[in-house]
Amino acid sequence: MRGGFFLGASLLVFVLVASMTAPPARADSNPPVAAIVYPLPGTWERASYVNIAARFSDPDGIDLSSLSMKIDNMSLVMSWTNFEAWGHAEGLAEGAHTAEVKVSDNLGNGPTVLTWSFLVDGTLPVVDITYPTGDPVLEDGSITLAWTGSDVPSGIDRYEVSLDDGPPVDVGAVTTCSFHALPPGVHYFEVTAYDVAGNSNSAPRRAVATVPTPPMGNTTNYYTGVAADPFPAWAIVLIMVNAVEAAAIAWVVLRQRRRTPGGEKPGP
Ligand SMILES: [Ca+2]
Ligand SMILES: [Ca+2]
Repeated sequence: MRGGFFLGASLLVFVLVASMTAPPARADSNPPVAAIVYPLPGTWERASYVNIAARFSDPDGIDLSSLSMKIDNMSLVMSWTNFEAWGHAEGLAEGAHTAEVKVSDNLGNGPTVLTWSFLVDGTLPVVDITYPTGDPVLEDGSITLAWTGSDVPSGIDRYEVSLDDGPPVDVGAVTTCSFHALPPGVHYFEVTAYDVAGNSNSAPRRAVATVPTPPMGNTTNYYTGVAADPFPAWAIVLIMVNAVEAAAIAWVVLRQRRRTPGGEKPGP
């Protein structure tokens, strides 16, 4: 019995000592798994600032001392949050750039290296309104706004058009926009261009045109109010804005008529 006891105790001590001196078990021998977060390969960025980011994971843990991020072989200041590494750069020249991110796990597996290219556009797009110019009179309340635009190196992505105090409306890459049934008064049209990188012209281009006030006694049907084509969604928004303006103008006309001799004077 005593011999069996000592044998068992010796075996237990051996197991404990062995477990204390053995190297840590590896979860695997694989390097970290990596994925590009930002910017995606081949996409355009604005030159003013560029963030690059990659996501890493590994069951052995990430060795942050091995982490490096570079743009065009220049090291970036990095941060590490929620398994994502972020680096920030400013003032990159226009054109193509190469990003590189690499890291190993805590057991020395790796490094895993991600290398990809992105592009930078630091030039603002240019837009000019070609019609209207000056302040033309729109007898029937209709006008086709027209403009030209250009951009390098990424190119024009879209234009936004606004009427008077209405919200800007994305009209796509077209260079004309028709308005119908504009109410009497002065109207302002603005066009803003956006390039593929997200830059816009520094100040919206503005044009002006005037719809004359209808003769007295013909206040309800002076302008056509008819569009040649079915309204796109953005045009409906503009027309709703115009409807509000028309109601305000109708109120002003009514107020003026009430000032005529024999009419009731408006209140203060
Ligand atoms: Ca690993
Ligand atoms: Ca540009």
